[in-house]
Amino acid sequence: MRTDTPPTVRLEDYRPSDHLIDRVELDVRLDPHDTRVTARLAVRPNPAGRPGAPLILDGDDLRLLALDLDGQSLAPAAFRVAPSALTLPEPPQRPFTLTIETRLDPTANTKLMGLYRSNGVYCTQCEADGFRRITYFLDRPDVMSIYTTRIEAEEAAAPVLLGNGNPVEAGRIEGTGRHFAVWHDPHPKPAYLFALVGGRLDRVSSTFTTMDGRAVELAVYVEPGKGDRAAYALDAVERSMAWDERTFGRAYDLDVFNVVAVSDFNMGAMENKGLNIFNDKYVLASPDTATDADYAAIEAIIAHEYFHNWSGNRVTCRDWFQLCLKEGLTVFRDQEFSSDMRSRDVHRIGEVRTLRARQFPEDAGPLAHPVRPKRYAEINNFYTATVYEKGAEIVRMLRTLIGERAFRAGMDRYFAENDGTAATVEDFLRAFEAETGRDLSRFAEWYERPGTPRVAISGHYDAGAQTYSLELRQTRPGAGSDAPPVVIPIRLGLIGQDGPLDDARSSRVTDGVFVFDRWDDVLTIENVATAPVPSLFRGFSAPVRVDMAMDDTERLTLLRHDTDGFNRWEAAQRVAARLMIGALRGEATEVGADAFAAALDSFLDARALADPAFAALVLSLPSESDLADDIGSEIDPDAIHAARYDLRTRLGTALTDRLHALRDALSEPAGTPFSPDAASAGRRALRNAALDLIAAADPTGGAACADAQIHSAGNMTDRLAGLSTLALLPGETREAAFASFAERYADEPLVLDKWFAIQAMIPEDGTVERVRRLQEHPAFAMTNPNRVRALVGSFALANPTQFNRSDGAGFTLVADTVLALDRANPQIAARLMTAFGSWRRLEPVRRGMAESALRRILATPGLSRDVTDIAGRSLG
Ligand code: 0A1
Ligand code: ZN
Repeated sequence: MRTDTPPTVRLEDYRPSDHLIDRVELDVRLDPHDTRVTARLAVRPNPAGRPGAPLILDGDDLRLLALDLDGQSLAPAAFRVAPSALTLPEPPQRPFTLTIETRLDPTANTKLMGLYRSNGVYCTQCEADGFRRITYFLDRPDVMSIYTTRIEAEEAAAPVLLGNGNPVEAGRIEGTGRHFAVWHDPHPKPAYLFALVGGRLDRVSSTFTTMDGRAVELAVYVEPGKGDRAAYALDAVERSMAWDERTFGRAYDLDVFNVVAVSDFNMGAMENKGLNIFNDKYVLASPDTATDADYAAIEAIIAHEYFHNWSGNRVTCRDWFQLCLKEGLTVFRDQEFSSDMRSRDVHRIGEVRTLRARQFPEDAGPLAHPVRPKRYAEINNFYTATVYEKGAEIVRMLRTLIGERAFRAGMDRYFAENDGTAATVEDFLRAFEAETGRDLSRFAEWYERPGTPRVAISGHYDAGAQTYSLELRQTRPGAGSDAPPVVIPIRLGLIGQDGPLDDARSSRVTDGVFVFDRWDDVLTIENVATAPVPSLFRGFSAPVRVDMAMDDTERLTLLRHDTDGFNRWEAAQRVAARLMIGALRGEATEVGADAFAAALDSFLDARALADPAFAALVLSLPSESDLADDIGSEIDPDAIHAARYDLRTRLGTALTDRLHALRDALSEPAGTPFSPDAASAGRRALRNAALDLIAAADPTGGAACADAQIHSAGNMTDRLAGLSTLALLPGETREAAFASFAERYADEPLVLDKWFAIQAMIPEDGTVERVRRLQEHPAFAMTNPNRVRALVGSFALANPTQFNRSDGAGFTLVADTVLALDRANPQIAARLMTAFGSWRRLEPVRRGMAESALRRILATPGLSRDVTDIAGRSLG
C-alpha cells in the first residue's frame, strides 16, 4: 500500500537492461506459510547496457534470507536490500552467479499475484510483475532466461507438482513425507511466463501428434472429482493445436502441454510456457452446470492461451507498452479459430457486440488510451478492451488491406525473424512491409492515439450517368488536434431492390475493399443500373462509428437482401436503435414499431429455422448500454430502459404467434442428449430469445412459461434462460425459483456465480438492498474474484438503471466494495472501478453522485496504486 503519487513509466524512456540473466535454477520448497525459494541466477553484463551500472533486482514484498555471489556470501556493504529491491551497487563486470534465498507465505497472499494458494492448491501468477513476489529478479519481459525448477512439497498435500517445460526427474525424499519434481524449459522466456503448481488434482489426458510427427502429452488438471468436466477443454486444446498447424503452420514445441484449473484467479487464464493456468470457470463444463456461452468461452480461452505459445511466448514483448503485440494478435487468432469452429457471421457479430459494449465506451471516456499506451502508472490496469479487442481489430484491418495470402506470408516472416526474441509493434509491421513492399507507416497510426474514429457518409445516385457516389468524411474525436487521418479499409457492396448489384465497379475498389485514408473523399462507383442501397463496412471492416444518411426502409432492404451477414444484422439493430432513441426523444421515425415487427416477421418466416443462431441475434435488441453509447451525453438510464422495455413489449405482442410457433418448432424431444455444438446452441438461443419477447408482451404467461422451462430444462442454458426471463418479472414465482436454484446448486460455486449475477442485474429499486444482502450470503467471499465479479461486477457493469440510481445508492455500494476489496486484492478492486468509466456522460444529477463516489474513493488513505491510478484518471 502506498499513498504517494505512483511514478509514471514512459515508452520513450525505454532502454535495454544493463544486465542479463541467462539461466535460472529455482529450488522451491512449498509450505503453506513458510515456503523457501532458492534462486541461482547466471548473470552477466548486457553488451547493449551501460558498463559498470549497478545491478538492481526487482522485488515486491520480499524477505531475503540469504545471498551469495559465486558461492561466497556477500559482505553487508556489497548490497542493499528492501522488500522492493535488491541492489548490488558494484556488481562484477563479468558473468557471475547470484544465489538468493527468500521466504514466502503463499496462504497469506490474497493479491493472487506471485505464489499463492487457491483452495489448498499452490499456484503462481507472474504476468505482469508477479515474479518479483517470488524472488528478486530483473522482472522485465526483455530479460529472457532458461529455467530449471525443482519443486518440493509434502506428498499428501501436493501429489501433483508441475512446472514449465518438460519433466526431468521426480522422487521421494525418504522419511520426510515429502517429494520433488524437476522441470526444465529449454526455451528462453521472460519471468512473467514462469509458473508452478502443486496440489491434489485429478488429471485427464490425451496425446497429440504434431505435424512434424512428435508426440505431445496433453493433460488438464482439475479439482478432485471434477475430471468429467474437463473433457471439453481437453478437446478444445487438441482442436487448437491442429488449427494453429493448419492455419498458421505453428506446431507445439515441448513434450508435454498442461492446463491447470484453479478457483481463485484474477483474470481468465494465463499462457505460462507449457503450463497454462486457468480460472476454472474457463475449463469446467458439464451440461448441467455450463451454458452454451460458457462452452464457447472455454473453447475461445483455451485456444487463446494455447496460441500465445507462438504469439507471446516464442515471440514475446520487448516492454509492457508492446502488450497489444501479443494480446491483439492472439485475440485475432482466437477469434479466427472460433469463427472456423462455429458460424463466421454469428461469431463476428458477437465480437463486434463485445467491442462496442466495452471498447467504444472506454475509448470515449477518461480511461481512453492508445492501443499501444505511451505511459502507465500501473501496468495491470492496461489489460483492457482497447489493448485486446481494438488490438485485434488492427490485425484484422491489416489482413483486409494486404489480403489473406500476403497476411499469412507476413505472419510466417514475423515468427521466423523474431523467434526467441522480445519484439515491438514496429517489428511486427516490418514483417508485412518486407513481404508486400508496402509502406505501413500511416497504418501504424492506429496504435498511437486513443478515440474511435467517426466516418460520416452520404450517397448520391445519378440515374443518367448510372453512377453512385459516396461522400466520406472522417473525424477523430479524442485523438488530439494534431492527429492525422487514419487508414480505414471499407469493405462494401451495393444492393438493389431485388438483391446485390454485381455489375457495379470502381477502379478504387479492390476485392470489395475501398481504402479511405484522407479526411474527405468521394468514391464514385460506375455501372449502377438502379438506385442502390450501400452495404458499407461489411463484416465490420474497421473499428469506427459510422454516421450514414440512410432511411430505415433502406436498412430493411439490407436486412432482406444483403449478402453480408454482419450488415443484415446491423441493419435490424440500427432500425431498432432509431425506434428506441426516437421514442425517448419524442421524435417520430419513418419506420414505426409495427412496420419493424412486420419486417422481422417476414425475416423470421424466411430464415429463422435455416439459421437459428443468426435469427436469435436479429431478435436481440441493442442493449441499454449500446443505446447509451449511441446517445453519447446527458444519459438517463431509466429513460433508456423504459424505451427498450416498450419496444420489447410491442415486438413481443406483434410477433406472439410467430414466437410461439418457433419455440414449438425448435423444442427438443425429451431425452435428447445435450450437445454444445454451434447448431444446437443456435436453436437454444433462438428459443430463448423468443421467450424473452413473449414474456415482455405477456408477463403472466411469460412467467409461467419461464418457470416451466426452469423445471423441464435438461441443461443449464435453458434453465438459466428461464431464470433470467423470470428475474425481470417480480413476484413469488421468481423468488421461489431463486430459492430452489440456490438449493439445487449449493455445492457448485460456478453455478452459484450465475445465481448471484442474475439477481444483481434485476432492474428494480430493491436490487441495491438485495446485493448488500447477498454480500452477507455464506457462499459470497470477497477473496474470490469470480464471486465478486458475479455479484458486484454484474451490478456495476450490467445493471445500468440501478448502478446509476439518481440517489447515488448504486455508486455508494460499488465504492464501498472497492474500498473493502482494495486491501485484499487491488487488481480486482481496480477492475471494478472501471464501471465508473462513463460517468461524465450521465445527466447532471447522476453525474454529480458518481463524482462524489469517485472523490470519496480517491480521498481514502492507504489506497493501492491500482485503484489510485483508475480513480485519478477517471476524475482527471
Ligand atoms: N496474458 C493473459 C492475461 C493475464 C494478465 C494478467 C494476469 O494477472 C493477474 C493474468 C492473466 C491472457 O491474455 O490471457
Ligand atoms: Zn492473452
